[in-house]
Amino acid sequence: MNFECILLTEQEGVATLTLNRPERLNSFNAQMHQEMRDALKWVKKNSQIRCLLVTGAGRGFCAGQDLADRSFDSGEELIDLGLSLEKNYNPLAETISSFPVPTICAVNGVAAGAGANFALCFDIVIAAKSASFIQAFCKIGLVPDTGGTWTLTHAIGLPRARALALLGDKLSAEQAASWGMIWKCFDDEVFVDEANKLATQLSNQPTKGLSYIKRAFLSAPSNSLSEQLTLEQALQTAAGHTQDYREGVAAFTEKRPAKFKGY
Ligand code: T3D
Repeated sequence: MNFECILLTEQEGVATLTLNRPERLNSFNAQMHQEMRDALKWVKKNSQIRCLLVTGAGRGFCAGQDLADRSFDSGEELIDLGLSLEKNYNPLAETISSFPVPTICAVNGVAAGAGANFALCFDIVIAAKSASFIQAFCKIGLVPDTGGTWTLTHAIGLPRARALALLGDKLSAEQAASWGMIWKCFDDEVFVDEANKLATQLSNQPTKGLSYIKRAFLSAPSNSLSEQLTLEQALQTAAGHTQDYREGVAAFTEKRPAKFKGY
């Protein structure tokens, strides 16, 4: 597939999608949204892919919406931002949050606005130590979107989430890790290697089983305990019918490493 605003590669079960507009800190424009939709659809359909890794080219991860496309210099009419969310950002957040295989966001640099909240949709978020997260919306009179008011609140609690959104302060990767907003941060020199290592690890796990784990966690915040127990029961039934479960038990019994196929 040919893209201009992103790069997509596939190697040994890992799809790596790189946001690729470094001169604009990989901010989203309409073309990038379209390419993301096409790429994610392709990855989803490819049964060889067992992990999705997303990162950014250059010094930034993603600066949210490309504000050059929201300039009023030429006296243009205000556009309906709700429609922009409906068409682009909401489906993006839903697609990543419910992605069938494990997803990793490797935040290589600044993540601002929708770029920060896009990152929080992933299963595992890691960051380079020099990276940062900014809820930049308040600085231009907007509201955090791409699910940020939900994901941030669940990740770090209401007081911190609300203050970040109201102040627009820059949160360092180290602080984000110590608050539990992201999984870990790594020294810049080893960051890419660590991201790839993690992706390889996940791509060799029981992919179907991991998809059930993801489903359970997606529902947990809104379910009661008894609803969640019922869901766990259904998912465990399904997991118990996978080949990988058989392989996992056999490998344990035979005291050898398991070789999972992903189904
Ligand atoms: O509109 C809708 O559809 C609704 C949805 C909205 C979702 C949103 O994401 S709204 C929030 C949009 N994003 C922002 O407000 C962040 C804007 N960017 C910044 O505040 C800063 O660039 C950063 C804090 C992210 C990084 O600062 P710094 O000093 O490291 O870099 P810089 O010099 O500001 O940026 C480097 C270049 O990238 C620069 O271009 P230049 O001057 O070298 O030609 C800058 O203009 C460009 N850039 C950075 N962010 C954006 C951008 N260009 C367009 N849009 C951007 N968002």
